[in-house]
Amino acid sequence: MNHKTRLTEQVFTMIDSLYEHGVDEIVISPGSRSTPLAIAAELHPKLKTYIHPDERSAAFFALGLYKGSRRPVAIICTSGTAAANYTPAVSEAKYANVPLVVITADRPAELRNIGAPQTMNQTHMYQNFVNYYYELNVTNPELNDTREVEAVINQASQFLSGSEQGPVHLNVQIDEPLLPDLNRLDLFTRSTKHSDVITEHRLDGKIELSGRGLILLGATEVDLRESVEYLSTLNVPIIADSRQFVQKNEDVITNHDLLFSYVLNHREDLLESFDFIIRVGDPFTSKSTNIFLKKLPESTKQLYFSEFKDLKTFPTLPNESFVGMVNSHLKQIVIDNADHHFYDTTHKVNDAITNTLNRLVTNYNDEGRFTFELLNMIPEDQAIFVSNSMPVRDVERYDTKNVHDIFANRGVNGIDGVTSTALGMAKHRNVTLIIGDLAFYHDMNGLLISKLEDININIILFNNNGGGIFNFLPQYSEPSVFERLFGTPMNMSFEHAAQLYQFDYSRIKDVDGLEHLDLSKPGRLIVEIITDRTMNLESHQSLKEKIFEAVSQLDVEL
Ligand SMILES: Cc1ncc(C[n+]2csc(CCOP(=O)(O)OP(=O)(O)O)c2C)c(N)n1
Repeated sequence: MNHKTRLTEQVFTMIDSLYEHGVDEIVISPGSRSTPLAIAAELHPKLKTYIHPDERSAAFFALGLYKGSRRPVAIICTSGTAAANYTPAVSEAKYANVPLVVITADRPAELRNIGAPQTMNQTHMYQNFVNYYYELNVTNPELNDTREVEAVINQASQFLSGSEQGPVHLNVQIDEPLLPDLNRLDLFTRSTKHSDVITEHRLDGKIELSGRGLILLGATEVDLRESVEYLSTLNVPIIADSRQFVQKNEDVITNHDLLFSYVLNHREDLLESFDFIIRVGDPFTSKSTNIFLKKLPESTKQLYFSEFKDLKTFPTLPNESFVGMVNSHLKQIVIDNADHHFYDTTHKVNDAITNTLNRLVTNYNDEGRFTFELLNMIPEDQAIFVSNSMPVRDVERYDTKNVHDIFANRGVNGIDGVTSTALGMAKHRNVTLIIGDLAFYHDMNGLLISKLEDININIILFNNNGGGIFNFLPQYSEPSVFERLFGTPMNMSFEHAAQLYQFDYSRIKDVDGLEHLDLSKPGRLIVEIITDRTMNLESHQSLKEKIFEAVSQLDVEL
């Protein structure tokens, strides 16, 4: 077999096997060493390819494609720093359980460590961040069939769904000449060889609990609607994170950040009263909610349910964890002697928080108020992607409608790649992104793909001239170091970025300015909202105190 035939058979089979295992979108960043991989992906009749010249943004864009489609996505790049630029998104994918297939082209091993151009040690280069790694040499002269590459993709596919879902890395050594045979399209119609790998086990018997408890539903990839239908018959308050889609259910409490903050500030005695806690999925964003969970005494039994094997038990180790098949496990829960009174009063407190917030928020002009108004304006069928920092927290606190699907990169909470991820999602569904000025600056390069792929998106950009979240942290009380180290003002307006990437643009200074906005119109829009970090902190605190006052005056016994 000659070099070109071998190269073509190996690489085309690899790409076709990935397609068989559910990958139907591939984001390619241009390069030479990756030539046969890129050509194979491009020629495959069933695959959709995207070209993104910036590897860092490309990988985040792929992450967003997954978030919009829930199907595994592959990324392909050349050797060297190109591969290193994937690292932020691969680490996010690891901790968000995103099935990202990372394919890095490499030079043959004999060119390592001798100063060959664009060559570095790429073996296990994301070792802490992938669930599977394999190195293939697709031009090894001893390779005469495709059994190895097919077996590798079959193995890797175990991590593209199920309880070990997460990123996988294939480092592919390729020797020159790099051009494959572009006529071998027959390799894309091989007979299907893939076999499913099923590892889940059903739980036998009931999970018996009794007394006063709470159910906390963090974000999950699995749809929990059927579980909520069952759980809501148990007379235990159900609390959902804003990224958990069942937050739309009326039986579900969503004001948990203010609720737990109230308990910690005014009713710490309640901590002793809980018999059990049921937690599902990702940890919550809210600091108060996590402190509450951590402060519960050892006598409170904590159960944790995870669809994935890498259990995310933060903020405190549960007494028992249940892995995989979350919906069927949750249906095994039975509660003896449920505390009906506590169920009713928790709902009354939640209603009081919602009503007070709805009534008083209009007295403010901060990012919380803007977020509140925007949540009322954004069409219900639009997904909202929130950047880390204040947007994710403000949506958590100020969303009293709970009608949207909310997304964020909460694997490792970076402020990098947020725009690219949102744009990836926007390929599959309508998206409004809410983002701060630093996070927006961080991924301005990422805007390019919206132009290349004609992707519509609304971007709400809160420009508070720096990192607004730091005003909420203790270092704010150290004025000698605060502004330079944490506030980090950039003194920038983003009008020219909008112009550069061909977005419509408007600049707003107060809530009246929102009146003329139409967020339902398809297009590419950046709305820059000018806010003030100090006023933002004061307004958040003032509204919170007023809500606590209203709850204190309620005639209920918690
Ligand atoms: C890649 C990365 N770098 C730094 C941080 C630390 N960090 C967290 S929030 C933040 C400030 C974000 O500012 P901005 O995006 O303007 O949002 P705001 O805080 O004003 O809501 C920084 C620097 C991070 N999370 N990720």
